[in-house]
Amino acid sequence: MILYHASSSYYSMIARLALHSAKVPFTSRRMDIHLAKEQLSDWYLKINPHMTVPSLVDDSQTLTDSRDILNYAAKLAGPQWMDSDPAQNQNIENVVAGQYAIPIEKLTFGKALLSIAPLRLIVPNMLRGIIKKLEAELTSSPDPLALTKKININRERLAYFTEGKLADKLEIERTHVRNFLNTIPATSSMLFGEQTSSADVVTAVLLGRLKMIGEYRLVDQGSLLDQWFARMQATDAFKQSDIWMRFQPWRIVLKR
Ligand SMILES: N[C@@H](CCC(=O)N[C@@H](CS)C(=O)NCC(=O)O)C(=O)O
Repeated sequence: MILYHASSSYYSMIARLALHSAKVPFTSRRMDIHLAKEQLSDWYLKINPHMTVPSLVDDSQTLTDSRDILNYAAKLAGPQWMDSDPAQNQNIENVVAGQYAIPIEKLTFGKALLSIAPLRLIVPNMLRGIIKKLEAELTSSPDPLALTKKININRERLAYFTEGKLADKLEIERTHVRNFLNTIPATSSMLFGEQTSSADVVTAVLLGRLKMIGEYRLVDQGSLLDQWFARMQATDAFKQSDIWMRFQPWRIVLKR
């Protein structure tokens, strides 16, 4: 089983933590999504038409979304995960759905652009460059429809970061995250009992991201959720999964 993923990528972190938590062995194929932009290459387009990481490939299937990889890990974990408990399954699914409804990219880049002024020029220019490159490749692409979708996604990104007041938009996302965090019970060892679950995986990655972008104050210090996150960080699976809790730009440059 090969996991195509990027170190810094939020959804890759979900895939890594899911597979490690379920003790599923995999071969790692790290992708350079920032400088070489391997996700936009023709060879990767054949694996994942969304041109995103992560993707999980084995002999029988190709999974092109972190949520599918998470579900697959839960299936392979079977009774080892709380997802297999019919009394908890729907509650877990609600937390997973709630996490996926958070526009994490807007939160991350919105915060970065507000905090680091040069990024307000660099990021939009980078997005314009990507749009131009994809538009130029449109006629020769093996999958023009997939490429058109990708162009539109990048146009939406550009609009989000350049139109309107970013500070107001970020505040909306903070409220969104706060409301989500309020739905999470943390009364047992893991979120929904004594064993891990899909909800633990996605929430741990989200809290790691809040730490990285300096928004961990959205979690009340000393709260049950804060205590649960400390326990999560001590697990082998978390340590193996390279969950970024601080930004490490040199790893992007060095492709690590
Ligand atoms: N719904 C997808 C989203 C994946 C996604 O947006 N991945 C980002 C990295 S976290 C990516 O590949 N971005 C590169 C790009 O869009 O060109 C999933 O859950 O796997």
